[in-house]
Amino acid sequence: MEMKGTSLFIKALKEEGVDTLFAYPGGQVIDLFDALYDSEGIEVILPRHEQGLIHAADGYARSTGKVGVCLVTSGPGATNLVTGIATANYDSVPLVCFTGQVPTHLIGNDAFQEVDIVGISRNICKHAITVRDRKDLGRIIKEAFFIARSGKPGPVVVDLPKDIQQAMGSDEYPKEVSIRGYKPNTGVHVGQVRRALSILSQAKKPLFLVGGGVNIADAGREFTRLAELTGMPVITTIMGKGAIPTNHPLYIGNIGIHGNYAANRAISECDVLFSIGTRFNDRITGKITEFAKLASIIHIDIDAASISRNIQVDIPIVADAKTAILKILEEAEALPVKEWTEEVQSWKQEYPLEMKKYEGMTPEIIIHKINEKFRNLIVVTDVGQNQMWTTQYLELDHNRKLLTSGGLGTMGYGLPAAIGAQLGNPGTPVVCISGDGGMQMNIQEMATAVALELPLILCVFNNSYLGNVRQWQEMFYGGRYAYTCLTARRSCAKDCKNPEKCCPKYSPDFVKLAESYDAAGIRVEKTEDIDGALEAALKRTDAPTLIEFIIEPEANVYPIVPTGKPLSEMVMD
Ligand SMILES: Cc1ncc(C[n+]2csc(CCOP(=O)(O)OP(=O)(O)O)c2C)c(N)n1
Repeated sequence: MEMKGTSLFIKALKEEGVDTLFAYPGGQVIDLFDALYDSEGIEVILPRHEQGLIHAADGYARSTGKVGVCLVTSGPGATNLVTGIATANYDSVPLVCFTGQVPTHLIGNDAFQEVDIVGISRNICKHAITVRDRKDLGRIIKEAFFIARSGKPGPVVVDLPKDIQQAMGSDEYPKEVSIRGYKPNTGVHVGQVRRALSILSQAKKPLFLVGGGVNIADAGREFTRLAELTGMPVITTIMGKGAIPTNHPLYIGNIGIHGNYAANRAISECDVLFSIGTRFNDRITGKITEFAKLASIIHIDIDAASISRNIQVDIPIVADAKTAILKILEEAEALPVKEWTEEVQSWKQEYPLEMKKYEGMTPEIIIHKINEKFRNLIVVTDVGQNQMWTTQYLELDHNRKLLTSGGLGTMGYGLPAAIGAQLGNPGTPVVCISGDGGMQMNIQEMATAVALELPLILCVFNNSYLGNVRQWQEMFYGGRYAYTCLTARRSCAKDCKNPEKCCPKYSPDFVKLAESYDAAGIRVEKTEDIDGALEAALKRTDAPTLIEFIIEPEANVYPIVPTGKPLSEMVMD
């Protein structure tokens, strides 16, 4: 039978199990929206900006393990997705992004709202393609979902010219695809696993390094069993955090430029580094020639291209983290490393993470309160100091999840991603932690959260600065706060370091801003008011609450490893 392109599109979404579509209308997708109007079983979410839309799809995908699906118009609709495509790509989030396109006969003519979104996004996504022939529509959509979710997951862009949407053609949607040149790895090389185990059996100071790949493969429980079986200490990247419960005695902490002392020291002293699902990004390696320089390195990763790219490894294993860990569990044994593990644990006791310099309410105390109040929750961060404090102090286990833009570090990610996470997990409390800068980058999504009646808890750490950059200016640029004060007025003194004196205390007033969107707004200035604010937010079940925490403007994140230095040269405070 024949059907319109738009009908095949809807059929395809249903066959792929899509229940939620993040979509913003426009001229080149109006036919698709018209078809969606009559279709049942797919909830269409209308955010207020396409950047918010794609981060929401991303939060939905990260928190559910499903593919996040976007639909936007051509030109500006499509270009507004770009930051979100790159964000998802860096953190291996499966998305399928449908963009409207001008009719095929106008492509290349500088038509109204035409952009070459495939060309623009090719380097920041897993796959991008324009459908040029109606007969390819079903196959291309099937391939897009397959590519997005298989192997190393990632975003795929499918550009849909208007005439293809309108054209009649086959109603067939393929059941399977076979793509030449794309065969994701499914097995694990047993010989390499045995070599890895043999190196481990001779190690005196072995260490696990867990990256986001373990969380993406949902292999936390299996990994925790492996850690317990071997007795080795475990450190994580911020993306790998939570793979083993953070209160587990074998867990040491995060490594990297804001990693804790024990984790950064352990990596500098270990003799075998067993890393799983990390690509050794420069934020975790510090000076590369000094990184784990005493260690033989074993590296499991689904993506062959990530192996030996930044760090030369001794034993590469190309495999999905869960498949590999299950295989290793079959043959692994307890290791005689009790002394080493205890030594690493003692460094953690000696140099605990704490914001000791500041009096009164600190992000550390606020996050501890969040740890206390929730058993089950999803925390979404924005980017900046708020993100680093969260990754340092948030407790995670298998019932508690953390979503954060780790690879691209995208400000404005938090609020919309929290919306997606809440949509995908209706019964779970979703807390968003952001700075006053990042919150303003996609603040319009407050309207979406209110319209969708989502009980989000939005915590804004308001320090009146672009705090992360201000900290760098303080530490490495002689305290010259060049354009990082968010309350500054044009008439302010350039070298002012004391905001509240000559400018408004709040800019904006987040409480009023929340109220203007019909959400609740609470301002907290003292430690004793944190509990009450969180409880009031928890009581609301059908609308978001924004809690503005007024924190010390010049609070810093420690430890910090200055650029170009080895991890062992941390500045502690
Ligand atoms: C879209 C985007 N623009 C700029 C940056 C650079 N940047 C990183 S952190 C930061 C400051 C964030 O300030 P705020 O949101 O107030 O959070 P805080 O660091 O104070 O917690 C900036 C500007 C970025 N990461 N993303």
